[in-house]
Amino acid sequence: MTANVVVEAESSPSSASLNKFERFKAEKGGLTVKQELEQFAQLGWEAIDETDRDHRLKWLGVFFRPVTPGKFMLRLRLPHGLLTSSQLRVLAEIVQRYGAEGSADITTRQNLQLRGIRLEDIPDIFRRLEAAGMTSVQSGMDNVRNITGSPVAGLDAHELMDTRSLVQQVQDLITNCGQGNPEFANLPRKFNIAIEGGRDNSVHAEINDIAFVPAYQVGAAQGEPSQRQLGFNVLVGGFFSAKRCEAAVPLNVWVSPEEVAELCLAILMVFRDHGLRANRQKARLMWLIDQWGIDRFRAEVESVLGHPLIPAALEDEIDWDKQDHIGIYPQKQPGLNYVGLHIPVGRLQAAEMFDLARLAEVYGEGELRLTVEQNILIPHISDTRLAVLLQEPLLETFSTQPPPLERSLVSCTGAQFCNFALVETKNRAVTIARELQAELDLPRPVRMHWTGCPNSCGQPQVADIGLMGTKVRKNGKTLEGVDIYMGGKVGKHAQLGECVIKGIPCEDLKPLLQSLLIEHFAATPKPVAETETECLATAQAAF
Ligand code: SRM
Ligand code: SF4
Repeated sequence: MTANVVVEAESSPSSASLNKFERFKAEKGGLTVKQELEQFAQLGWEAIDETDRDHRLKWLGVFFRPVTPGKFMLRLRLPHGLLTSSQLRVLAEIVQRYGAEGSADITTRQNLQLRGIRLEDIPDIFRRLEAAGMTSVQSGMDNVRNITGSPVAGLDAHELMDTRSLVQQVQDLITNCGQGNPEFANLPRKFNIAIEGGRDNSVHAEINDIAFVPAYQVGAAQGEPSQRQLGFNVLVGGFFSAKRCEAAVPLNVWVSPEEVAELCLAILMVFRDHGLRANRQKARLMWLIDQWGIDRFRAEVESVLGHPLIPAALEDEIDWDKQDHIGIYPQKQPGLNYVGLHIPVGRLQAAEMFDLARLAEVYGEGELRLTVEQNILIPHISDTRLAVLLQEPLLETFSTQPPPLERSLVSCTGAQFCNFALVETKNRAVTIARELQAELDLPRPVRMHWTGCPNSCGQPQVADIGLMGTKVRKNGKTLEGVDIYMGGKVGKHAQLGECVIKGIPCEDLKPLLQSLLIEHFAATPKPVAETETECLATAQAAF
């Protein structure tokens, strides 16, 4: 590959045409604040430069929260959603220090964010993360976000490829093994990569800037399945934003596993050096692909690589419906199981994190995995230990058999911590799901995704029913409301849902959702006596 080391901001167009983010990056690169952390810690959050505080610190995963000033959010990188019990314990210790203000959220990119963090503690926290083999570097702003993969890689007997080392390899190259890599720290905009090795498109390939989906190469090597080589077809340009949402399009490229990292870097270089930087609303990769056309984009990637790319295989191997992994499943290793725990909207308290770490050690092999549905898997539990595990008190909160609406519930952060939010999401999502479950019988889970604003972090477009926060006017008052999305399909025939109803006040939402569940998802009202008992139980089990 052509070596093309670019100093931060060097690749930018003339400063007159730059947006304000490009201008502050050109003045001082995001990663440079790494050297200033001790000084920031001494000065305190109120005294440090505002651009450093509000923006550049995000290059290190440290997010100033205007909603809770002084209490920062720390976004980690957990490639493939993998972590060990000792790593989880380190994270639990970090949030425990902040009492009621400390907690953690599993994110829609199979990752963790810690809450309540004080700036003065950051140097120490970073030392502890590094000692435990974790990093938060380049997890925000114009960087490549957490790289996702199947949560059952290496466990699933039907998987095509175990992608764990590939994902780690790509993260290490992009972040310089977690130390920070200026070469890829000044992209025109955020960038998402997913590498799928299973059959069910567990990563939502279609909503990533680059997605690798398993495919057998045909052509010269065509013949018996055993003679064909397994690699990946490549999709590019998928993204959600307030302005526009697009599913990824085929690059018409097949790569072997050994070529994945090289291709990622080549695409990133093309995006970095040619991506649009004038208007931040039009800076994601797809806007460049639109401007050039996919053929020129592909040719530019080839020219960076210095060799031609192989055309895509005719079809990929995604042939399953999407699995949610909640419950108990046998692993490909005889006698072992993975147990999928439902974590209501991904929220974890310190005590629960300690307890999860303990469960993973006592019953498994000290490993945990996160999913893009904001849940947790504990693998390697022997057949003989399953029954005892199921008696653990924590499994009353983090169930293996959650009711059908809670089971598939996903929610972004919302107004509790996010200043972009137009509505509160997580608590409302859980409350409404529980109330609806008390009133309806549902023959199967319905995937409801809440997102607090059009940025779509909660991915309402992939849901059966997606709820996007908005403001509405009712009786002369401005109220919290939602736009409703439907038709999102995941798995083998993934397709983005569309907005079907706009501007419903949250206070009027429940009866509407009830009708949608009855009309479109075969829900039936429960008999009245049963409903009253369940309503009481729901009220008592407030989130
Ligand atoms: Fe997101 C910005 C939270 C996944 C699209 N996102 C934000 C910020 C950083 C805004 C801010 O500074 O407050 C939110 C932090 C709130 C907080 O305190 O937690 C935020 N995004 C999240 C998370 C935590 C939602 C969740 O509860 O799970 C997810 C973190 C993932 C991670 O671990 O890195 C998260 N965000 C997503 C996704 C879903 C995905 O990647 O599959 C999307 C849509 C997909 C995409 O990016 O194409 C997404 N977030 C955005 C956008 C719109 C991007 C754009 O091109 O316009 C923004 C706003 C921006 O970047 O300017 C945004
Ligand atoms: Fe915040 Fe909006 Fe993203 Fe929710 S969708 S986390 S409200 S930016």
